[in-house]
Amino acid sequence: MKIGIYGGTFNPPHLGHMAAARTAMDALKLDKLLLMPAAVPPHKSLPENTPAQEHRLAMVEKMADALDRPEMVEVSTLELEREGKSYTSETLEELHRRYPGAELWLLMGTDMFLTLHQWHDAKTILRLANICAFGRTEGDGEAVFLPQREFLIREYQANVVTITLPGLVDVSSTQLRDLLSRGKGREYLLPAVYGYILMHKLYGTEVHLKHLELPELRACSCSMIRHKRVAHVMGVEEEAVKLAKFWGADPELARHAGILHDCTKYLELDDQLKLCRKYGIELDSLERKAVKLLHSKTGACIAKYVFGEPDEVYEAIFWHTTGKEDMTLLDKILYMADYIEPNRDFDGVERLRELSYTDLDQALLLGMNSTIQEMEERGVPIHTNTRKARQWLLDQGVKLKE
Ligand code: DGI
Ligand code: FE
Ligand code: FE
Repeated sequence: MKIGIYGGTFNPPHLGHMAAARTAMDALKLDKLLLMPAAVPPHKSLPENTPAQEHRLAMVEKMADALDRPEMVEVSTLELEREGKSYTSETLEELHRRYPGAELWLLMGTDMFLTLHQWHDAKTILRLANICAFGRTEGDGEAVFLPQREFLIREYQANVVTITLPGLVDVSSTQLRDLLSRGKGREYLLPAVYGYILMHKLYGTEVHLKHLELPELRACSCSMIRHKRVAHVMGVEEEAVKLAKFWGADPELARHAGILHDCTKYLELDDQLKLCRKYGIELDSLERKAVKLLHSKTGACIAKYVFGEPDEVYEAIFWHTTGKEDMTLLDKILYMADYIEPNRDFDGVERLRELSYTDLDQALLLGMNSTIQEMEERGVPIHTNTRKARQWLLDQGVKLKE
């Protein structure tokens, strides 16, 4: 088994780290990649506005999630948990104990590579691991790598691979922290990491969450959900805007509702219940145990109380999972956008798409019928609001034409 170890302070993790991790996984054909945030690195003390360890860990977890290879990429807290200074040689010894017989590959950038022989117990490091160094720019290619590679091979019999990553994002964490403190730097970050930084006001960022521009609002939403849901959320935004323009609702309200509608989707039941208590949301007995019914309510609260969204957006998000009696046009639009956004791909989605742009109420009725039927088949209890919403449409004479 080939294991890559990518350590660093990740302060913060950025697109350069992402590209390096991806390239190394493919070039070395790794079976596993461990992203390992360092506690206090032996060779430098952390700069002043470094966020707490838990924040760096959370950001690295977002990076791992965005690498989108869950069976392969893991975040290792080995060095964060160890007392005192973290030496790479000790980390490698521990990894050999945990993964006997594994082939270890230590991944690092140019700066690290060029000083490798000065690290604590370099001899052990180079005995226990192979080295993969990547250049940050075209500039630090062979001319920079060659002498060091030859030196390490000669002195330590090291096994060294060097890769220059063409067209790589050329930014250092130091530059990035400086950019962030001046309200810039978004283009160097994963949206989920950028959103996390904004929401926790790290690195001197000071945005008002209640008055965000769209890229910042999207980033915050991304930071709260798993990477695999991002495409869905973007799709709902797009579809909701389209439907709003078509049916004469406010496209910007629809957009905001789309961006935030699933922002609490990944909270556990306990955290959902806590938010409901905090914002005074009353729950019935089914809601208290069906976690899937809670994200619409808690998502609405976050939209309103954290991001300052108006009541129309709050309501649309609040009812997007079950629907209700007396839905507004915006409520209907978000409900259907969630159902038919471009990434949805299930039997019957085409019919729903067509109806959504010819007769919105019929689309709604068909959507609710399908939801009810599917839940009956799966033996899931149907919420009264789902039933009431459907009955309300029927009472208004909405009928599905054959
Ligand atoms: O959040 P999404 O997956 O994009 O979509 P959604 O907000 O419509 O949530 C769908 C989930 O909600 C699905 O797993 C079924 C569940 N759900 C929807 N209506 C009901 C329901 N669960 C119960 N128990 N009762 C309902 O009436
Ligand atoms: Fe949802
Ligand atoms: Fe959704």
